[in-house]
Amino acid sequence: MRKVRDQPRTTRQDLVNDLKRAGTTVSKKNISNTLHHHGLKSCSARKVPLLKPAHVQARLKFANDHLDDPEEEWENVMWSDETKIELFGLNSTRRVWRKKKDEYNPKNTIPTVKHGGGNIILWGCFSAKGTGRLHRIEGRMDGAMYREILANNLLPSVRALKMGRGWVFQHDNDPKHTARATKEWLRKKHLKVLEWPSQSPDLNPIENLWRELKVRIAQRQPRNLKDLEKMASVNDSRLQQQPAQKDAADQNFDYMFKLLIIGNSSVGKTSFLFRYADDSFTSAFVSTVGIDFKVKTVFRNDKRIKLQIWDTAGQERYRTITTAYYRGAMGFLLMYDITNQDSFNAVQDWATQIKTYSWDNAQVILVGNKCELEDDRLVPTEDSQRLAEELGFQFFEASAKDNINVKQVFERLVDVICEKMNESMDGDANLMSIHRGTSLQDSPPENHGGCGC
Ligand SMILES: Nc1nc2c(ncn2[C@@H]2O[C@H](COP(=O)(O)OP(=O)(O)OP(=O)(O)O)[C@@H](O)[C@H]2O)c(=O)[nH]1
Ligand SMILES: [Mg+2]
Repeated sequence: MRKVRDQPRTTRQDLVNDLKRAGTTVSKKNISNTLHHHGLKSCSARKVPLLKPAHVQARLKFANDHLDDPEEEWENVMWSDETKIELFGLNSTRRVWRKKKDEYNPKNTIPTVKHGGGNIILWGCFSAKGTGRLHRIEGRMDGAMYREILANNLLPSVRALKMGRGWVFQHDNDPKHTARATKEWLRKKHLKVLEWPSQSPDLNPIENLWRELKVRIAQRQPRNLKDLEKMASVNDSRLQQQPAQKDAADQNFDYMFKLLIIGNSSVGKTSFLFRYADDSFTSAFVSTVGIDFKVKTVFRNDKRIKLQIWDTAGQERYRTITTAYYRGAMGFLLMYDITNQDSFNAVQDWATQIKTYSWDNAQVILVGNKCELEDDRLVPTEDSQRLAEELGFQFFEASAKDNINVKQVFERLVDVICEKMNESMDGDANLMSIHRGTSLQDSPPENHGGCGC
């Protein structure tokens, strides 16, 4: 224990060898268990910027100056930065779920090429209102090129995001950013610039967005730089479709319903939600990682109902995460793809998941998505109707692509939940207060255990 405390970088093998020399034979597993027992876990060393005392002072001053800034002030900031995305480099997702025998399946390998196979450099910006433009920097960027990027991308982004008059520009202290000519340019344009401590990428929230973009790209395994650039812009547009959810903060509603969309990967859950919440559709497939939600407020039966709609990842590997979100859900859209028999065969299993992890009275609608692809149909409508009846679910065929039955599915789900609530209202006077005024958070709401709606 002493050795590990003094030298945290000691490996388990070092400890095995030390103890062997001292005449004790222990396995690495034993060492791990003992260290765990004392609260020590093997973790990757956190990367931190290398700071000189002057940097530390500047960061402390920045933190003190902004300690009491209200949230609205941060919403006025347009954050920006440049980033490098490697084709097969360090940015890639390096862990894969595979069987032992599949180690050399190209899906599970990382091609090793000298210098990471090339990279692209991007400039981007975003604010609390959404993402701005993404620009690929070709060649070496100098001050003049930087000013051109700002003129062509920053200002249009500010206009598109309707930043208002009080917006503030953030960029770091890269010499191109702080060059006299650039400062002059910013002054002439009357841009207010957030003063920024050097060596502080960890303070810039755009880093989180870059990471999200890089993870999504790595999951799609670009084969060359052209692919990489295309994926960056596709992902960027998907990110743009997720602007800060102003609806989420709206507390003016009568009821709030938590809904979940579940079903196999690629059946179109995310597309369905985007069609409903933003009336948008993209044919690119960006498989959902974990879980995400959108908020939409609807008027039904003279009531303002806020829908918190959770879009789950269909991939098996996320199952433990996603089922944790079933608790407290009042309605489910169980989706399959009418051109994919497997996704239909899985409906029964999904129904069992609902039964296992959610309230008994959660309402479910079975949705056969991609119904515009009649020529590719593999699941006959009658089969789905029969299964829905057996399971006691309502059934719709729909298309996120052609916007068929999307709104209707959500409205039907809301209506059946309302009907169920009305039925059980006499029996459970608490029901209304449970769902009235529940606040929305980024994390899943607490389990409303005991509610018998
Ligand atoms: N033709 C057609 N394609 C669709 C429709 N809905 C979705 N897609 C496409 O199907 C693919 C998968 O869509 P997603 O919405 O990402 O699938 P998902 O169910 O969210 O998948 P996971 O996130 O992996 O669980 C994408 O390429 C979509 O463009 C539809 O109604 N018709
Ligand atoms: Mg998805």
